[in-house]
Amino acid sequence: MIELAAQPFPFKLDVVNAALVIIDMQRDFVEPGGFGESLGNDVSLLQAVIPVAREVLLAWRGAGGLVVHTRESHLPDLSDCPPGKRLRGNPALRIGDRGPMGRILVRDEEGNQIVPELAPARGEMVIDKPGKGAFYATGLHEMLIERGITHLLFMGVTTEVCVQTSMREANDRGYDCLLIEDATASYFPEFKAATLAMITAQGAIVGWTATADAVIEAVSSSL
Ligand code: TIU
Repeated sequence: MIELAAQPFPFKLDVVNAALVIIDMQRDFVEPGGFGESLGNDVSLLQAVIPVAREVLLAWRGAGGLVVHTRESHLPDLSDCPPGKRLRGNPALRIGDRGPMGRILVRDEEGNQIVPELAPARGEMVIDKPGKGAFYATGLHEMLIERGITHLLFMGVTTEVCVQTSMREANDRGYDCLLIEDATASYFPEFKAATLAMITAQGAIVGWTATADAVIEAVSSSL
């Protein structure tokens, strides 16, 4: 059992019953020319957390923990993309349109690949998800139950959209969830700050938050 310094109080986990869930660290969100930029966002804020996320990933792999990578993506015929999701707003490029990294948010396109620094290793789970949450229409819950997973450590992008949605879905399914605060980012720093605060409020109503250092230190000392 590991205990790590967290908000609003220490978080306890066993590596064998825990998974590191890395949300949507795909080129579509963190590199120019992808979905994130097409929505009018500055992607540099998201790129900034890649080195910290990599340190956490390497420490977690070193401890032998299960790693789950997710990608927000749609089938090439967009049959799993609600029309409203594609048509909403006035983006420079819509989901399915061809951009500099291939078709926007479409499975297996260049832009849909996870950034090289965090690329999945052999044996790690890769979940393609059509929604913002990692549990909607993916079978992830069943796969985690099968492996006896009860605790989830989250990082990735964006904090208040896919990360928070996934964490809330997980919390409702009974997982103890922790968000690694400096390994997650938003295009809107104030939304990230609000998300961290609302997760830990009311006695960890959604879960815990902790720094990458706290996670790495606890995981490394468990070896
Ligand atoms: N736009 C935005 O902030 N996020 C997304 O569309 N998806 C994820 O958060 N992955």
